[in-house]
Amino acid sequence: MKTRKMKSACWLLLTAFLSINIQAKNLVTEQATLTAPPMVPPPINRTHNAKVVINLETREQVGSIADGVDYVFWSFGETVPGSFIRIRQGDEVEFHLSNHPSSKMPHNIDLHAVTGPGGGAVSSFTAPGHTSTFSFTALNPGLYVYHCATAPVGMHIANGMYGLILVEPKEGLPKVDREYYVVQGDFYTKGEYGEAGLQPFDMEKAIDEDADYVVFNGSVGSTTNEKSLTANVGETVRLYVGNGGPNLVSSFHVIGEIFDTVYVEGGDLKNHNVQTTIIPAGGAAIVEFKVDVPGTFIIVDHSIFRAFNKGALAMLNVDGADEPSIYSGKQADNVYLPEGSAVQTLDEDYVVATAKTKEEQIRFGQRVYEANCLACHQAKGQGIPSAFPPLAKSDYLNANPMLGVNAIIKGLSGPIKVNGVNYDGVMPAMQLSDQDIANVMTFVLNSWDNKGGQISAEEVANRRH
Ligand code: HEC
Ligand SMILES: [Cu+2]
Repeated sequence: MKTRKMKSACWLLLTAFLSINIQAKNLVTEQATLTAPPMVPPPINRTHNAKVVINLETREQVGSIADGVDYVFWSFGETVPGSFIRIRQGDEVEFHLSNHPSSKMPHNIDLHAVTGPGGGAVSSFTAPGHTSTFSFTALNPGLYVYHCATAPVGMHIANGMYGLILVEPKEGLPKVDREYYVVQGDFYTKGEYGEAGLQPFDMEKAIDEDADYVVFNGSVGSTTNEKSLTANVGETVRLYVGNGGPNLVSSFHVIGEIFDTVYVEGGDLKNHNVQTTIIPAGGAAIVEFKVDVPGTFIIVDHSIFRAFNKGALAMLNVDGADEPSIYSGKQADNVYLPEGSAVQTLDEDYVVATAKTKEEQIRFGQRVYEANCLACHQAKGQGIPSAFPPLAKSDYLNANPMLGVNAIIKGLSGPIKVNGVNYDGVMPAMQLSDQDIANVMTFVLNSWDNKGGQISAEEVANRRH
């Protein structure tokens, strides 16, 4: 106490810069709560400014970017994205950046929430086994990206060195039921998507912006299945969404939801009733929506090949009672024969409800396959490594074709093994008629070196119960 008094007596002789420090002496000091994705620290309930101490560590560690694929991530706080930081407008932040002794590279931090040269980058340049300290006052509210800015900057960001810092406005944000933290990033590896083993960073692909992986929260499947975000019907969900890049712009979309509110680019401007919001590399957005019906809501970058072929897919599971007045589910599937369509012989057999022969079943089944299965299991039934199992020569399917019928009727999830490879994905239940299921399964069984056979609509009907 005494030494502190003496210190400030000295400082008084100095310039205006130090008057900030003296002022800070009157502030309550608190330690920031940091969270790993997808969690967010609790809202700030203070109505006064504080001095907030943040301790963040940089590390270089091996992690999984996809099933069977490892990558040396460089991280803030051992996660990609780095720890979520939450402060309040007007707070004075005392930032301690430590670089773990096992690091091979120096690192630093550029927080877009900082008003000052390099956003803190120069002051925070830290060699392995060192800690740097700098302070800043959060002048502007908003949701901001932070990232490493050590040369080569692109490489540090490409390896996962980014995260979000929320500066709450003085009056706080409206209360919501759930808050989550989701950040997109693109990754560049020597091997192609899904190629197993430890994959080194590929500088050339990064320069060409030819991403192998585009993912949420650092890996394919980081936020799917049992790791999905969750909410209950009637709740309001707020997502703090960032885009670390390094290269790609995100067309952020939640399938089956409409954003009631978007804080455009993470700032004050609120837009309403938005389907897809654009999140630039090095930018962020806050999206809010009330969930009205139960189900799995798929979160994607709507540059859609990234979602289904490069990993940019997360899930929000909403629990609760059906709300048929808002969403009914399929109510009928009737034959559609518009006037004059009978002359179109080419399409005629498509609307015939019942195939009479096995050959017809196969032909109709192929159309069902193309419309309903191909997106995941692929054109030749080959599947997609570590995402969708093959139907071609599938030992799982050939051992018992009725398991395929079950999968279509009821959906399939949890670990399974197909041709010696483990899968742990989610196949959604499909709303198809008994005849369509019989046809598509007959098609699959008679394609791509499968064992042949025939499934009837009656067999499918018996499985429904
Ligand atoms: C949204 C993606 C998706 C769609 C669409 C889809 N599946 Fe699947 N399917 C999967 C996933 C994922 C699994 C593995 C589930 C698991 O790991 O438990 C699977 C598993 C299977 C299996 C058992 C495993 C195997 O390889 O033999 C069969 C058979 C199957 N699907 C058939 C179909 C058929 C037929 C259709 C179309 C009517 C279809 N699927 C549509 C994703 C999908
Ligand atoms: Cu770095």
